[in-house]
Amino acid sequence: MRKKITLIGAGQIGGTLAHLIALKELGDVVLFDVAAGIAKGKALDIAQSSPVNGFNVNLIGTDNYDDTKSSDVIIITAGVPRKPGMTRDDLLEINLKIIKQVAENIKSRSPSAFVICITNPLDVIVMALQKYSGLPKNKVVGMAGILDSSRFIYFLSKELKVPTQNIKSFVLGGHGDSMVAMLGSTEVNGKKISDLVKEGKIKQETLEEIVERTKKGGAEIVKLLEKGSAYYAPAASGIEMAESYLKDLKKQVPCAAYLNGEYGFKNIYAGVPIIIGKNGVEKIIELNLNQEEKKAFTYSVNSVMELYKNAQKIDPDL
Ligand code: TXD
Repeated sequence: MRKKITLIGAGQIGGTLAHLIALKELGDVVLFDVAAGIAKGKALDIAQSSPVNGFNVNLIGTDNYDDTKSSDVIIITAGVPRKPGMTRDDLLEINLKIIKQVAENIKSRSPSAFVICITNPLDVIVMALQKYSGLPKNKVVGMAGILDSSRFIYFLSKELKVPTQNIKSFVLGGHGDSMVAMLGSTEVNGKKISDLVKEGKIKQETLEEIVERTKKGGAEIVKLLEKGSAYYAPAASGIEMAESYLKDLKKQVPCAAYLNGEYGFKNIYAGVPIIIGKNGVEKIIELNLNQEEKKAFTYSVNSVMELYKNAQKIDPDL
């Protein structure tokens, strides 16, 4: 019996998610959007490519939540993306209202689903989603860290002329300008990045420029596109999380997860390394952060907490 994957939001990321799921045959796809035509058109278009790519999954588009019933995985991109000059936080009020509506419509129909939230401002929106839906905290996660880490690894691979597969790194904390590239645990060909700096393979200031470019990675693409924001890398990142759940791969990936004392924080979502398996978030990995990383991570999570307080001012139900 094929798994059922519902995508709430059939926009740039939602459509790309649907295409990737079909190509990888991860499960049958329900593409949901309030713009029903977009959902139906994209589902039909992708389905019509099945003879070419040889995949065998069903895809439907809909604006009826009943079609999403008993989903195994739900990936949420419903909301508005940034326009040039906007910060992710500027999306809070409008996307909070949308995520409340989504939460109320999925909680009764798919109580056992693994829910991946992508909508920005990610850390606060995923926390609001979990609160509004009441779904188990280990089954509601946010996608951001994989994308941010992927951008960092890509930039580093270009600078060092090393395949991306040979670079290990994590970008943690909030999905915003305060995100933290964990340089202490960054390795290239098994070597600590700090050793490569000592050996003159990369200048410290170049490394810092790469960290800065990663923090602004989303804004750089928003500026280039002029309308909309990144969607290929965000979709690829969401699929990695869904696949680890559906196939019980127990991958260790950076995601926005509920902290209940880990890293010294409680009752907040933030980007940390987690293990994703058939039970959802199966473990939160506590890295040994050096002093600088600890300070930056604390600042980043505090920024998420500040934004969450703004969300509570908008909706006291939170
Ligand atoms: O790393 C990350 N988490 C970020 C997240 C990476 C990139 C983009 N990020 C955010 O994802 C972005 O800031 C947005 O908040 C979401 C979705 O981005 P996308 O580029 O897919 O936006 P689109 O193309 O505008 O698609 C959003 C769809 C659109 O088709 C709307 O009709 C639909 O959402 N929408 C809704 N669907 C269901 N229910 C409601 N209420 C609704 N409102 C809008």
